[in-house]
Amino acid sequence: MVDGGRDEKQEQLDRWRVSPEGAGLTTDQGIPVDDTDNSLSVGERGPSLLEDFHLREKITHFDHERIPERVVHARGSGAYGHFRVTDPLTDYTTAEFLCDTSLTTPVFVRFSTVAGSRGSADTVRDVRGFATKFYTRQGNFDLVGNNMPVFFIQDGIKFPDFVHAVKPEPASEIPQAQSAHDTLWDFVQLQPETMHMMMWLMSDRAIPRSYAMMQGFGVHTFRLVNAEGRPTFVKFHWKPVLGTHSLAWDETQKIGGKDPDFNRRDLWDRIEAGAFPEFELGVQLVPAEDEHKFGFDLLDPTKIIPEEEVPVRPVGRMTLNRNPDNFFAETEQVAFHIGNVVPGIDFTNDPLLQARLFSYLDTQLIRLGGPNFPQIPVNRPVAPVRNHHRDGYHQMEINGARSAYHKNSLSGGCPAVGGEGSFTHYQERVDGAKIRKRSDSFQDHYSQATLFWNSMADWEKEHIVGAFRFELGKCEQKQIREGVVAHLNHVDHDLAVAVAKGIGVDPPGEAVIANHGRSSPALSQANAPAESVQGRKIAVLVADGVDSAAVAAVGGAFTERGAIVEVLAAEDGFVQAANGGQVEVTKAMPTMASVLYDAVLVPGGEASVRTLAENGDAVHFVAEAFVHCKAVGALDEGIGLLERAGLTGVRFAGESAGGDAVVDQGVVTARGPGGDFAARFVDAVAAHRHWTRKKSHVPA
Ligand code: HDD
Repeated sequence: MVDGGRDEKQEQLDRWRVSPEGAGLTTDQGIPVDDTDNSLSVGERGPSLLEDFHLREKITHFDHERIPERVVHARGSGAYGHFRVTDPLTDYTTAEFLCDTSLTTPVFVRFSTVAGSRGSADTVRDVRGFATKFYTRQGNFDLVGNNMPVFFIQDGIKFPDFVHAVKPEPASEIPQAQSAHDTLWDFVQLQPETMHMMMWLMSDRAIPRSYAMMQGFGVHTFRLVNAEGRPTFVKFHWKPVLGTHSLAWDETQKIGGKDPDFNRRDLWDRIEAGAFPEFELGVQLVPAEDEHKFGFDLLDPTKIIPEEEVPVRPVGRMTLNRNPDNFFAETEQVAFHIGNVVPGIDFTNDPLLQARLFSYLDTQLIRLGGPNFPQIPVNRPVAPVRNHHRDGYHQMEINGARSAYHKNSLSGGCPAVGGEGSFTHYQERVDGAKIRKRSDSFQDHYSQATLFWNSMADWEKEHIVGAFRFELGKCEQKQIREGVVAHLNHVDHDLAVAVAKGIGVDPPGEAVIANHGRSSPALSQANAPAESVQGRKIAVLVADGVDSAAVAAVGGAFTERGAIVEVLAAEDGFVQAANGGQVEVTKAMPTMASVLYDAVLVPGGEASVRTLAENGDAVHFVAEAFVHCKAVGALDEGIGLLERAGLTGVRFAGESAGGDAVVDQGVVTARGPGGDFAARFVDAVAAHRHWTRKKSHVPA
């Protein structure tokens, strides 16, 4: 268990951590148990006895092990870490953890998918939750965000409708963890406020390579309040230090079978390996007087503030450095609530946010069985908790005070209210009639969907069109397909035509609205940082006769940069190297697949490559990695396996290349010793994927 640093939260948790080491088995009452494998019975073949308290307790506890899964975001993975502010926001807020650079604030983060059940696959097309609990000295602050900056609906009263539409259909409970079905898209076609979010959901953002490679967003406009009581609107952003990178769609579906825990395992392994995921916290700050200067409403959660209009100011960094000890106790029982704010951070009247303020506390009551869930270790603030709340299921505290009321004189008036640093709600003036009406300023559902589309690189657009075709192609009702295409025609005519063509719908004849032509480069993943190979996984395909020096040299170039190199052969154990030595096999090829790696390397060695060329797994491995646009490397005879895999449209190093690497579309090859192969291959892997590669001729 890697523990990247002790802090006050970890010290607090130590009080509840238990270990079986050196202990005898007891009942819950502490009575030592003599036998836990055989129930107490009358004779060897007789009936079991009711007096067997150990049997009854063991079975009863087991019967009650499950709690309701989260109604949304049921599948998730968590980690501890810490946050440090680097650029203090003292002018804007009294939240100490955003102002004091000497503070290290412990955090717990839970990443999640939204629609699927607890046991569903990680790599489905879905929004990812990104919820952070900051254990600050002023109390817990929960930033309960997603990896997309907008939401499907504008008013929380629509949340049950939306969730019922995206969840499996009521009669059959099909499909699991999929948005590709009639009810979701029926909801979409009748609720055009979804269109901006649907663009994000159909983009590669919905299939992240790693939780360490996705952005996070607070989504709503919040309010910071400074010591003078001056408010500033704020949007919160997390930016991954490793850049925002995604999987290929075909790959995600295969991973769903090969390793349904792909993202969970990745997060766990990164932390165990000390390659701690890091995120920069950024803020977009809008002075209160600028509230109405945008072409959209700051209170509308289906809108972003383009970064080109209001830059994201980096203010701090979060590092995740410790895996939980117990999934249930920590990751399952952690309870986030958007209403957990500290002095200096406040809400706005965003109607989605307002409904959330009710939902999160309410849901924990059913999920965690009563009002004392804040006493569960992972939920406990490091700040002291003193109040007049009493009793309830699972009360852990023994509160000795005679008076459980305010005001009192019997406990000296304690706990007292209104001390220094108390939370004071921002005194916003609000005036109006009680009505049920969506503001006119919330009515533009298309122009930011168009902005998103315009900002995409060509390959990102191709992926979006492919995703719409896939999802709508799964809808049985033609009128639903037609309805969505009609909305897409408001976003961009070419998009609507391209989607319509793939799903048997008549393409719209002309645009409904002319595309405004504006774009925001910050929205494109093509502009994400791609310099690091930290945590990337490289497969090296070998057989007897492999050039072990090449394996060591290229492998070393990756491991020293924090990447993981795994040697795969037809069988586990060792292979004989060409020079007589042995190369240890990390995993047998049939247990793995190219979709579980970021790149593949085929070293030289005539006999090795001859064997691999006869092995369908190996040939398919290379072809599939190529089709998924991954970096592919080959040295000397290894180039032959690339040819065997059908990589015909690619330029390889020729006999006369003289050691230096030839790089074409992310395929790196070299012949002879002494060249720059390792460095060039590292660059190709760091680039993540080579999405513009011509690949349709390769069968995989
Ligand atoms: Fe929510 C869980 C994020 C809208 C009601 N939500 C939940 C989680 C995340 C989000 C990350 C998982 C927390 C965890 O890991 O335990 N939700 C969002 C974002 C939203 C959003 C970014 C829009 C901006 N949510 C939203 C609305 C409602 C809810 C409008 C209800 C009115 N969300 C819930 C919930 C959940 C939840 C039912 C389920 C489990 C839980 O809270 O603890 O209360």
